[in-house]
Amino acid sequence: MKRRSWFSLLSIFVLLLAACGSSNDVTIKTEGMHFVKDEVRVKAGQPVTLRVVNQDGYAHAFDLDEFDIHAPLSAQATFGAVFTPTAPGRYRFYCGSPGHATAGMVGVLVVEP
Ligand SMILES: [Cu+2]
Repeated sequence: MKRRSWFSLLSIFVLLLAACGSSNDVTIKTEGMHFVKDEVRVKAGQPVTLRVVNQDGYAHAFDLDEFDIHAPLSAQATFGAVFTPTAPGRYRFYCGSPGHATAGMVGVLVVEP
């Protein structure tokens, strides 16, 4: 009985988290020479919590020029940042490791009004 109430409490908590976790929580993973998610949508005027996970056994980088984000990502490393986009638009992100962007390691952050 006690165990059951703990579980329902937990599921309520998870549901609440899901409801509160806005679309501005973004996780982008690398997989070989591309980003698993190459189009990411967020809302303007709200803080974006960004996580970039390098799943590969070699270095990548995450670069988003308009927001001055330039993060080297060593093998298996994770990078996190919080920023607030104010202007709606399409912003290109890419991997700054030499040759990776050319090989297709690019994506776009879509900031919706
Ligand atoms: Cu890369």
